[in-house]
Amino acid sequence: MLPFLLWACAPEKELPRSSGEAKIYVEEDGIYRLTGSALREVGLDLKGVAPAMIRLTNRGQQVPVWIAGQGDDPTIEFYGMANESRYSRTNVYWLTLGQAGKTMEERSVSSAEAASVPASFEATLHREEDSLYWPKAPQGADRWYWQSLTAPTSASFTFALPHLADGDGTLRVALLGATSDPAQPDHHVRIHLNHHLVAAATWDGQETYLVEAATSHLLAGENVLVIEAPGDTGARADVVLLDWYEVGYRRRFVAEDDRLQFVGQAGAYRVAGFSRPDVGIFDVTEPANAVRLSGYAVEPEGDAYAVSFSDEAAGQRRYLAVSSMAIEQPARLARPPAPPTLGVPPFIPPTGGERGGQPGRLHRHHSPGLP
Ligand SMILES: [Ca+2]
Ligand SMILES: [Ca+2]
Repeated sequence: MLPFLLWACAPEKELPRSSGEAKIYVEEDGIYRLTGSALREVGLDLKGVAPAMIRLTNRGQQVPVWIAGQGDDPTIEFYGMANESRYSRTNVYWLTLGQAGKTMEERSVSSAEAASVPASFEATLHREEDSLYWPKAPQGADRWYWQSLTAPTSASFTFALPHLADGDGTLRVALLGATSDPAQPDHHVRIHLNHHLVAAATWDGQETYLVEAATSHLLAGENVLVIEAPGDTGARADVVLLDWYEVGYRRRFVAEDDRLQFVGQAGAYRVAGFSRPDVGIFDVTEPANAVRLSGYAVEPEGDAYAVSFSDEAAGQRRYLAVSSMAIEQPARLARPPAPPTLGVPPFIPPTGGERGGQPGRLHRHHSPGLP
């Protein structure tokens, strides 16, 4: 019973400390802000910690942090990324107070002349759901598919293209033939977008097929994609699986929900549509090494705000602009379990006699001490 007695004697709640660790659970890509009060909840006190002594790591690599907020209530900001695994989006970051960390770099830009900024950029909408597992998928192909189409049939999908600049774009539909028959070819699909036939494809056997077609029928509101399998190939069975579809389109530089991410050559840009003027702009070309931009202009535009900047860095960049409305909060913060106390002999379960019940009860006695 020694471990239980030790736990019972521990103070109910420790005061937050200016050294120690917390686990930060991230499930979306974006700029994260950790407030002093959220950290106090997990036993850490940011007050009095030198900014250089705040370390954030992810999978063993240091992640740069930006210390913001005033004197008594500092906050930590960083660019966090979701896990890319199919099974969990949760990515765990470790925050350590009292160990040398990496400060986010800041790069100075200037405000941009309105005449020099582009009107739109190349954006991609990718839609994919992993609903059915197909172990017979050929080597290198995805084994998870969205929907099965057994001809004759059709399936309909709707999507929106926020801030579409014009109706021109590219539609891509990734399919897999699931059946094989002596008929040649086995599969026939027709792709319709907003009631226009944009592509038709035939292929044979249990092979993947990527339909790619230019279209001028994209709509600013709701778009309807119909995948039709007419069942006219003569095959005894024509089953096709949908993997994903993608729409490449021109998008105006307008934030959606106070956030816009875009890729383009380093240069001059203007992004409108923020509900608040406190917009931060980040270069997230290297996601593990986000850089904060400074020196750009923020101006009111109607009842919203626009930012403009001219960046003299080189090459293709990925920019992320967010107002405080679009700053992410971690899915969860947790304090890692305390390491075993030094000097206490390890607990040795009693041998013989009552096996089973005793260790379980001891385990439950430990758990109240953990979050
Ligand atoms: Ca898939
Ligand atoms: Ca065939």
